[in-house]
Amino acid sequence: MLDEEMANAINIQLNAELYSGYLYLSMAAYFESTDLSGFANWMRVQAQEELSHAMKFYDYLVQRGARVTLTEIEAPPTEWDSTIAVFEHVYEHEQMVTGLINKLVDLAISISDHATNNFLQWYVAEQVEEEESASGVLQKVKLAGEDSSGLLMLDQELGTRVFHPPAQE
Ligand code: OFO
Repeated sequence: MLDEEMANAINIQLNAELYSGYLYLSMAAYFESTDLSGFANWMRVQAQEELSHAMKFYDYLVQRGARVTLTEIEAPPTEWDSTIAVFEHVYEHEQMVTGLINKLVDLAISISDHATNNFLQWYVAEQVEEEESASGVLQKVKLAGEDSSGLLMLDQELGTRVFHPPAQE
């Protein structure tokens, strides 16, 4: 049985992962509206990843006999000033999520919940990848700058991204 405070914190993080998915779907819609379908594809895949992160928390709560409690998901922004601004937002958002995951780990350690700490290590590693991937695209977008042919090449590259569901342990 999961500690109540731990279960509540995981439910809050489940909501945060769903919000992340909502945010990236909103960014996908923004790129669809600017005819950058490759960028939109990258965001759609990102949103799918976030849903899988949420479901991993969902399944863990069920596995540990805790109740999944779904709550209201905040509306994400719908407009950004530029492609660079979108990816600056993505990078900042992922850094913020890393902080949330670290706080969950802190809580698990403070109550000697080694099983949850072990479970959370998957997210710790995942956040390293999330930050790397967000900052990687941000750097490329900055390099392309105002050069529309550079941006279109990048659009083609991001259009090839596909979703890989996380491996089942
Ligand atoms: Fe769930 O990693 Fe991004 O937010």
